[in-house]
Amino acid sequence: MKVNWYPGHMKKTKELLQKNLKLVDVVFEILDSRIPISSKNPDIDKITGQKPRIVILNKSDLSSEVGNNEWIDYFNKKNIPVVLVNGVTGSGIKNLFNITNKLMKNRNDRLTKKGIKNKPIRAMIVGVPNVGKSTIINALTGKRSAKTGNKPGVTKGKQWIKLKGNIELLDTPGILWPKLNSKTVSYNLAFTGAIKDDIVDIETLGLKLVEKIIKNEPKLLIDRYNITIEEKEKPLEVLNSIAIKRGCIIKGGEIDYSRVTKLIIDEYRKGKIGKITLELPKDMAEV
Ligand SMILES: Nc1nc2c(ncn2[C@@H]2O[C@H](COP(=O)(O)OP(=O)(O)OP(=O)(O)O)[C@@H](O)[C@H]2O)c(=O)[nH]1
Ligand SMILES: [Mg+2]
Repeated sequence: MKVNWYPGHMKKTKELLQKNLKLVDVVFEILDSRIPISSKNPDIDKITGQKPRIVILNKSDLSSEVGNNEWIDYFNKKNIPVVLVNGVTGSGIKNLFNITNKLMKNRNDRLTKKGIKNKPIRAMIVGVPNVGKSTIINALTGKRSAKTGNKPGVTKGKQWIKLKGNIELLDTPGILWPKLNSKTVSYNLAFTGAIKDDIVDIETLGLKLVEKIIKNEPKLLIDRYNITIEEKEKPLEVLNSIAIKRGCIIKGGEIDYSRVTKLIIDEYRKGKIGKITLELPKDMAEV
């Protein structure tokens, strides 16, 4: 993992989060819309308890429309407030403000009855590494106030950032661990670049990704790499076809597996193969 989640570290992280939770009225839980199961902290329900929570399905520009709709349906059916967001462009942020205000209406009415008016709604962001916490803080504040990038936990010190509509955001997001002992979760996090590639060798990772895409969205591979995929064709054969099309060949005519798998993984992460959701609600039981 990019963050090493040893038990002591997890305990400390959890305690800090529980302390911060006492200060807020609502929690924004960020998930990666391509892998909403694998990017979820397994203990979040217990940790946040009764605190109102809004699920943000981020990176929705990289996930499929069908997948996005299925997930929205899933959360709607569970009565969990949910919103699709693209943190980079800020799309969906307005919707998040609306949902927050709607969710806080009872709280505001209660305060008004007590004669307390315009008490800011306090919010905080939580999520596993790389899910887009800093990007969303920037999108919410409309300025470059939180550092984004590849170093986890860069921000220090507590501060409230004033947002639109009488909402205040804790500037430090809560970084949570993913489900650490699941192979499926590790692969999904690695495919999306949330953890280092070297959980397995790059060739295996690339092959697994190809296998996954063949299963769900073969047409996208066919179109992107201008290949054919026969029925029951093995992922390795598909990988070979892609390598040949892209000239990933070593002297002597052998396939350069390291190069072709890197290429596919990189193109997947950038959304170049297409918008691909790797987990649907029906996969819930497997993870
Ligand atoms: N395409 C796309 N990329 C996004 C989106 N949101 C964030 N990213 C990218 O995802 C990467 C991680 O984003 P961060 O905001 O740094 O993630 P974080 O959760 O703060 O990560 P840590 O601080 O490491 O825990 C960056 O390269 C972002 O540009 C999105 O909605 N769409
Ligand atoms: Mg960050």
